[in-house]
Amino acid sequence: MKEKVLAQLKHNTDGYVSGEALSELLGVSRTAVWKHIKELKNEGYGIESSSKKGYRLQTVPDALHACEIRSGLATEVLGRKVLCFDSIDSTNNHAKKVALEGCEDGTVVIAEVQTAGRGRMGRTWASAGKKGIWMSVVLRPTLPPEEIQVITLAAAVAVVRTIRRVTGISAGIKWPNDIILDGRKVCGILTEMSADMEQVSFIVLGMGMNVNHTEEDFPEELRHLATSLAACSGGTYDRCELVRVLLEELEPLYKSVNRGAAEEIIQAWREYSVTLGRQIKASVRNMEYTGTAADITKDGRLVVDCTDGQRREFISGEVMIRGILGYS
Ligand code: BT5
Repeated sequence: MKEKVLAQLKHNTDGYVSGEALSELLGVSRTAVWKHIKELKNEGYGIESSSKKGYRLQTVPDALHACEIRSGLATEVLGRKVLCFDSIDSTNNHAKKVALEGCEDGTVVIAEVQTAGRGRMGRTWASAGKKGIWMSVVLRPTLPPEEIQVITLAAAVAVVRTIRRVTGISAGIKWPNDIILDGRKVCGILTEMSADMEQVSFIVLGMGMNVNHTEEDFPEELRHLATSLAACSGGTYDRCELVRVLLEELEPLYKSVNRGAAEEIIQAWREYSVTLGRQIKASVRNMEYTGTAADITKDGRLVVDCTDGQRREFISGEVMIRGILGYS
């Protein structure tokens, strides 16, 4: 109901809506309307109240609230349920917990701060407060476990499209899962799953996007590796809008995954890749291979035309990519 009150206020940002009109429109008492307005004010919304004219929305807080994210969200599955936290260890951990408790497909867990944000292979993810988007989506795709990497590819495509739609900036995908801007990492993706031999039970798709960080907001050791949308463009961005757009961009790709149309996702991934066509070096069990990154497979392997004339496939963790970034 609070979301509906907010939606009505948003429709009328240049004028007032009376308590009576809201109560009639939404079919609740004026006291109930007043209570929702009070809650919204407590969440940081600037709402002017006039005993004669009613309520008028003046400012929206820079905070990740479920009702703000959900207001105007044009998805069917993703984000029907949004769980927001001020602080949490890792949104992926909490998403796993609610998934095990049986939460619905598309449930989103999001936090202002992560105290133990995780990257892949035990690495840490710096999750500064109120600057970024640290979120996890619980997905229940109809996929065999060996095909889940396509979800990571889909997420990377959705992130690039979101950044383009909201900021106009063109980001690139560095294999396997980094989104980069000006040669630095702006977003990372961590996909985890629970499955038996045949079928995925659920996937937790974790995404960390640096949005309004200045350079000083990153730990010193990351300053030459990381960037944010604000640092690249000079503007600041509405994180709730970015979350909405990200869910809207991800949903059709998720539907493609469930339809078995992985090729559409791979095609888009190729288009945004900054890895394909580059020189790479791969180390596998004490052997070193060099070559040119030629393609990606739907299980996320990098196809490389090696200098010895052989075409080989590599999994992430085996490969260092030269000539794209100062790190790998
Ligand atoms: C990733 O790992 O890039 C996956 C990051 C996923 C983070 C999200 S946030 C929401 C959800 N909850 C979690 O706990 N995690 C997910 P990887 O490819 O292993 O990259 C990790 C490396 O990126 C680190 O070792 C640093 O070098 C660098 N890094 C750490 N924090 C960063 C940041 N905020 N921005 C850019 N680079 C960062």
